[in-house]
Amino acid sequence: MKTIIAGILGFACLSSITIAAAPTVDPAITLQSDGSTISVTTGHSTPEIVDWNNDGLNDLVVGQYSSGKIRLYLNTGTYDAPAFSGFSYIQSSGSDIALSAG
Ligand SMILES: [Ca+2]
Repeated sequence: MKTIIAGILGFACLSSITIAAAPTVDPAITLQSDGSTISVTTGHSTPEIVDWNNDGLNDLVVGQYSSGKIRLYLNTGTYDAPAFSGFSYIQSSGSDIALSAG
């Protein structure tokens, strides 16, 4: 089984796909943080999974188009059952990184 993560209209979504004789795709689910849907409101979220802090658990990095900032959701769950509790903005030299659009 492969897992796909995608940004749809500003929401971070997760789905899994099974490649067999006839591929099937499970319904997408929206990712949650503290029980609320992760939303960056204006779209172009471009979520990525990465082990940001090298603790063996996959974390979530989500773009925030409106401000150009990049959210980091550290995994507070497990490898097989990730959970997220709030986020921080990725910084460089003590300042939030902000990328311009276009
Ligand atoms: Ca991690």
